Amino acid sequence: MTKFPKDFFWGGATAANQCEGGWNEGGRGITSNDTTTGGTVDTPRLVTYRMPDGTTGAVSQWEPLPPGAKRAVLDGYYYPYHEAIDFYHRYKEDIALFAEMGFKMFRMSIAWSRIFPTPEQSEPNKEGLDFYRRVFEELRKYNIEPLVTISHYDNPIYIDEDLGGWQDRRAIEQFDKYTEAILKEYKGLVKYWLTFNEINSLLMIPMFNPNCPDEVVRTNLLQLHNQFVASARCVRRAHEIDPNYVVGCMIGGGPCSYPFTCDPKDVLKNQQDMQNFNYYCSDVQVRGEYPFYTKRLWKKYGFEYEVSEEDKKDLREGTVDMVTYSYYMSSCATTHKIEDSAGGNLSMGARNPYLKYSDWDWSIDPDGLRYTLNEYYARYQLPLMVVENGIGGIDKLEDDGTIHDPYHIDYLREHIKAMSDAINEDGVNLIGYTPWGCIDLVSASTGEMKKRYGFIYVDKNNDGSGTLNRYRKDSFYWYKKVIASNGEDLD
Ligand code: BGP
Repeated sequence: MTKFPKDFFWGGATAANQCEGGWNEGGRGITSNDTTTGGTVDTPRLVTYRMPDGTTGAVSQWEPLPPGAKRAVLDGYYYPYHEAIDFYHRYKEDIALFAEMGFKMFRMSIAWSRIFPTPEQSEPNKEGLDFYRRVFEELRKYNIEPLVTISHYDNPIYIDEDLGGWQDRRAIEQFDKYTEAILKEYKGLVKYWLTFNEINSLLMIPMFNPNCPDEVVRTNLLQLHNQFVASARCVRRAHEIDPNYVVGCMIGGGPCSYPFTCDPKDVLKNQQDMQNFNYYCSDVQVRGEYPFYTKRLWKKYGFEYEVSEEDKKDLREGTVDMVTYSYYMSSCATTHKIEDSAGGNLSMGARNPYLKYSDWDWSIDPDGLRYTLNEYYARYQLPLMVVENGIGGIDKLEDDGTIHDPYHIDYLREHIKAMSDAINEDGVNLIGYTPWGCIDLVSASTGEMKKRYGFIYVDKNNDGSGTLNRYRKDSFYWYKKVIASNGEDLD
């Protein structure tokens, strides 16, 4: 028997870049994502660029641009985020569908480039502010609580191009300006905020790619430091503007990791992986200072940095009110030679023989969710939210407009049971659950539409064709029942 607290936030999650579209409307500025093409599980997404001499080209999104190249939107390429699923024009229809399912919470992000399209301006773009105001008001109409991610993999291009990325401290000032504007503008309309989506993703690169040069990791550690400071300043500012604001960190919880064998070397490696890739960020954001193992991590990559007294103060004064994370799958860490590896959300490791894997080769591990909930709660004793969870798969729109997606239901059912056990058996304070891609949207890793997470089917294909019409999947009716019974009816 599953059971959830009375005011549990059932809902769903999206991000602006993956669903909004309207990329050149409403005074929005260009983002780095606008120059990223579609891909597949086997072919990487590309970033297109122009050289100073006018020649153009494209590189894999995992590679650096050639020196002197500037990201550019070029003819002859398909950019899936430009239109995405057109939430920008269809938000009313989509929110009505969320309300029909009984959502209590909707996680979405604000596109920074709609609010400050260029770095020079001191005043926010009114059209951008008004757009999100309309969205929040629409949610409120149905008593749906917005949960707003301030930065979800969506830098304005000037952060990446003009400043060269988050390693430049001027990014913090730009972020200050942006967060000040939205925290003031939406006072009374929004209560729950998240600063950086999956902030630890910057540390995942060495996990994906063991040959990644240390220099790249060093840059990422610096970027992260600046994001920690920016996040802390945002949390402090939020509390000053409205003491009712609740601000969380958001950690990519994918690296819920197990030792592959009981070889103590595997156990140690696993512990270090969890610290390096996962807790490093939440420890700073929750406790307001760098954890003790920072020394080991920095040494490993030859990173040296003197944290200023001012930054230390900011970190201390901007600790988060809650811990939120994404959870899709688990992975295995080992020091042994891997015969069979498996990828996943921001991770890579040995294939776990006890688990099944999705079509995109992500493990399916509801017990891992209970494990991470216990880990986080034991460590921080702060309210938790699982703000992304789900399985991406292939759905077929039948002639009669139905979509049969039992695999979504099976996956979510088992994860909901795991959450119920964590709450009732273990005593974890979990307050919300917003499964990822509650409406089909563009996949972040592959740029595909084909990888579908939603309760709502969007008629759009990988090549951009399709009517964009929305259809209710079987999982839509199932989740509606789950919410209506407050998580007790999972049949
Ligand atoms: C997380 C991101 C999301 C989302 C999700 C699923 O890492 O926060 O933006 O996309 O993963 O990943 P994908 O879209 O690659 O299937």
